[in-house]
Amino acid sequence: MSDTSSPMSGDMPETETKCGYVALIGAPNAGKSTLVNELVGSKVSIVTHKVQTTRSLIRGIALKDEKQVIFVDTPGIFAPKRRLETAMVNTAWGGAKDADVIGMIVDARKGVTEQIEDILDRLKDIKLPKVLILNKIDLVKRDSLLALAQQLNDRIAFDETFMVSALNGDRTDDLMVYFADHMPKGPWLYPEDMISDLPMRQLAAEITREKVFLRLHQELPYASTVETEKWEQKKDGSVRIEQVIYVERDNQKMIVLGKGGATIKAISTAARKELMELLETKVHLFLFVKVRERWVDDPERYREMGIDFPI
Ligand SMILES: Nc1nc2c(ncn2[C@@H]2O[C@H](COP(=O)(O)OP(=O)(O)O)[C@@H](O)[C@H]2O)c(=O)[nH]1
Ligand SMILES: [Mg+2]
Repeated sequence: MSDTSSPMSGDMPETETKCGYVALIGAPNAGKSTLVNELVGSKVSIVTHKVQTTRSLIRGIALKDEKQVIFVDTPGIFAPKRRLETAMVNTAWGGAKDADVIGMIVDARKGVTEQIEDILDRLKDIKLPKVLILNKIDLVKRDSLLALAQQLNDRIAFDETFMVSALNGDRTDDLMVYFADHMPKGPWLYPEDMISDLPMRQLAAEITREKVFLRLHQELPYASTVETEKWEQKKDGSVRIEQVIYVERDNQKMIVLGKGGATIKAISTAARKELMELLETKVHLFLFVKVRERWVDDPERYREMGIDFPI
C-alpha cells in the first residue's frame, strides 16, 4: 500500500500561526516594563519608580490565539552622558530597528517633553509600522488625552493610537489584539509556555537589582550592578544562589551593607521571597558586595548585562 499524497499537498491545513517582534520604546519611566509585564501576564522585566531601571533588551513572550508576540522591552531613550547610559540608549535603538512593529509609549501625564521630541525625530526615519501608546490614562483627563494624541500624530503618522493604563491593565487587551494581528505569518519562535528568553541566572540577578534600586537612593542604584555567580540545585530540590552586587567605591559598599548589615539583609529577604515565587522552591540566597572601581568601564560587566560595550 502506498500513500500518494505528499505531506506538502493542498489538504494540509493552512498554517495560521503568526510570530514577530514588537519593540516598545519611550522615555525613561514611561511604563514600558510595566506594559510588557501586563501583556505577558507575568513579571519578566523589573519595574521601579526610578529612571533608567531597564538596562538591556528584555524579551517577554505572549500568545494570543495562534499568534506569538515577542515584546522587546528597551532601556529608556534620553540624552546619554556616561558610558553605561550610551550603551543603554544604543541598545534601545538597536532593539527598535529589528522589530516588526514599534510601539512608542508616552507618559500621558508628562506630555510632549524635549525627550519625546528627540525620539520622534529619530523615529521618523525608521521605516517600520508604528503605533502610539499613551500610557497612564488613570492619571489624566480624557480631553487632554485627545489633544496629546493629535499633537503627536501631527508629528508622525502613527498607524494607530491606543490609550491605556499599563498599571491597571485598562484597555491593554485591544493593544494585544492589534499587535497579534500585525505579526508576520510564520511559526512560533519559542515554546508556547515560555514567557521570557532571559536565562534564569540573569533574571535572578535582575530581581536582586530591582530590590537594590528600591532600597538605595540617589546615585547608588546607578553605581551598582548585580551578577549571579553560582547556581546550585540541591538534592532536596532547593536552590543555592550566590550573587555579587558590584559597586564603585568603598563608601558605597558601606551603604549597601547598611548599619549592622540591615540594608543588605532587607535586599536579600525581598529578593529571596520573589525568587522562591518564581522558582516555586526553597531558595538560599547569598549576596556579596564587592567594590570594583570603574566597573562601568569594564567590558565584561556589559557582557554580563547583555549589552554592547560602546567604544
Ligand atoms: N499611574 C500609573 N503608573 C504607571 C503606569 N504604568 C507604569 N507606571 C509607573 O511608572 C513607573 C515607571 O514604570 P516602568 O515600567 O519601570 O517604566 P519604564 O522605565 O518605561 O520601563 C513605575 O513606578 C510604574 O509603576 C500606569 O499606567 N499608571
Ligand atoms: Mg523599564
